[in-house]
Amino acid sequence: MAKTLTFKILEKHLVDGRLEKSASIGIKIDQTLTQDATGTTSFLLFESMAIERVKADTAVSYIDHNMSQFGPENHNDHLYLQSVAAKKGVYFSRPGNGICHQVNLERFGKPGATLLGSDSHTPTGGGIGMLAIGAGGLDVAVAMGGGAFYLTCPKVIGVKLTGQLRPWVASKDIILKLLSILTTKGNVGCVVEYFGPGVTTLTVPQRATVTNMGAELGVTTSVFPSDEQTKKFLAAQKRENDFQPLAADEGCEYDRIIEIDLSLVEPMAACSPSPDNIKTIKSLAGTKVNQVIIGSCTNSSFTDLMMVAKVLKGKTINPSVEFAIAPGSKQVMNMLAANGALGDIIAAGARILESSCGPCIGQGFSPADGVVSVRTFNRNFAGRTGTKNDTVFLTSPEIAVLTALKGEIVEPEKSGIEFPKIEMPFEFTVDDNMIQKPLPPDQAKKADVIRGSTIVVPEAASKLPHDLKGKVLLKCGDKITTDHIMPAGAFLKYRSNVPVYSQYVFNCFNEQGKPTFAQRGLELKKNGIAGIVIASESYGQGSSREHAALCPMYLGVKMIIAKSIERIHKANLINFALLPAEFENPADYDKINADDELEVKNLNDAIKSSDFVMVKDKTSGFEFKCKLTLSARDRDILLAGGLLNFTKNK
Ligand code: MIC
Ligand code: SF4
Repeated sequence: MAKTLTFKILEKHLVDGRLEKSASIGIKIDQTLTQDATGTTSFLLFESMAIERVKADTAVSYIDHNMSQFGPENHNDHLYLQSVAAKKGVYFSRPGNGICHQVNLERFGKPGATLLGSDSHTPTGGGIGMLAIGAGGLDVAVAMGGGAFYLTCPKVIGVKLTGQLRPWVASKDIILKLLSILTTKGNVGCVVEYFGPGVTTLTVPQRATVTNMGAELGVTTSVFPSDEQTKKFLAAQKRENDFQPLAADEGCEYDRIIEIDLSLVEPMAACSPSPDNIKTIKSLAGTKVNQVIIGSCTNSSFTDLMMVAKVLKGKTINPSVEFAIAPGSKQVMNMLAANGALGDIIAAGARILESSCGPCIGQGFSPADGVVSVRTFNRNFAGRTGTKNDTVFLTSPEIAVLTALKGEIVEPEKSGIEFPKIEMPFEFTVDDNMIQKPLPPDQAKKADVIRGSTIVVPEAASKLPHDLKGKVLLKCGDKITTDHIMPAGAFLKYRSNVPVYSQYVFNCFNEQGKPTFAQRGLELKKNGIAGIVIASESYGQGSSREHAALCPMYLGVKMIIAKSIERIHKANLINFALLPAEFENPADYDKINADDELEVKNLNDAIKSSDFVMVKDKTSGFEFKCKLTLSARDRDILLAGGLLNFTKNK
């Protein structure tokens, strides 16, 4: 039978279950990726599994998120991660070497391999033909230890690309177009697979922009075939041996097909507060802009920045705009420096940021009140910049650089600037001097792990009570992202210290002068009452950060009841023994209020064997049914009191 590329890769890695749609399957993971903001928890949990050395073929630990280093916390994390990587058989990409997804694509990505990363943009690797999936740090820790990764056997959405992009239209516009069709909601359990003649016109860095921002669709991952373009990229990275051709079988069946004619795609922007709030540049033309930033794992490749340099050469950034660039990796930065392009960018007035996530995760560059910031990133969730009520347009670097020159959104053909076509180089400058190799096993045994005082081992998860008595700590609406639940930005430095970081759970909903979510949660916990969160559609969108489960757990939250819950977050909840439940009748959401007392009897029996659980609102007397959409393994994990206990028991 003709197969999709997704199923071909899954088949090669299947270790548990059957490849039948919606079934729970376990796959072997070839490579893992962690970054510093999720990595400390991941490695602390890995250490608690008492496994001497990682078993995945390649495991890489990156420092790229927490780089601002106000206070000792970040550097403590870096030293811990460096020393634990050396000891446990993990490659370590030192701070300054670049953003994990960019570096992974350049130096480690392999067509046909599986990659599990503790970052939601791990699917960037799909640009090189990998099956690359984002997950919580605990799932990645298990994969580092050689354990399978469990997922729902996906539906495959085929995206047929025809035609060719016109000048000034970028691969970013392809994913923005797809976001306008599929939105950020309702795509859980799907993989997006690209095929068709248009695919061959896109280079690997262009494909990687598409698969990277595919994360915003809420899909499991996105994948491109591996072809001559892939071979060219790998050869230019001096890794031709990693190449293998891969494509879907002729005549394979997709669950849904979407066709995009690249020659009809227009420049677009995703407008605040969601990556699927798509508008055409035409309709936004003339909007005044005061800040432009080019960077992030979506759009900071060598070709992106060469285009920027060519446009800027000999010109000056508009006086009303502050403009910054963050090249995605040391390789990119180095090549721009060596060929003079960096000089052209600096001369035009750009502020040069280090190769890291930086403003994308709220590390500086918060925009002023009431201004528009144009960024080439992938997320514009409210407040993510560090400014309340921020207005962020996510665009291609092409639109961003023209905007920086004009001080307002401009239609490219009306800019009077000629489009500089940039070819991908035949050779990238390869120097892995900032990737530290793990110690050989005999030396690793004797090596010490450095643990600064701000690195605190997270509290272990505990079993759910048989009869759950709880109170609604918060009732929130649609599309609650992990940034709402567990803010990053200024609080990112507390990632390795759950008791401190937990104080900021749902910080955006805290009101001045009133007890915070954290205070109320801890008070209930002291009295043996569980905290419950009520939410609407797509709860837990966005990041893979398991702190969005771990910190609420620390505050005594035991159950989330929502209309729907996103994949990675749901898995994180289960991993830390918080029950994810969904309203059987979505209208019941309206009948539950903040502060209501809820009760679930015989909870463990329901988890063991039922697809439903009855919840009684003791305050109003209303009883309602919630769905438990759980695999047999999810049930076992919940009953064991979380994934760590489940794994240890095994
Ligand atoms: C993000 O883009 O939101 C992050 C920061 O990279 C997160 C990871 C994290 O919260 O540490 C992600 O995408 O998973
Ligand atoms: Fe870093 Fe932003 Fe990419 Fe997340 S989306 S990995 S914060 S650059």
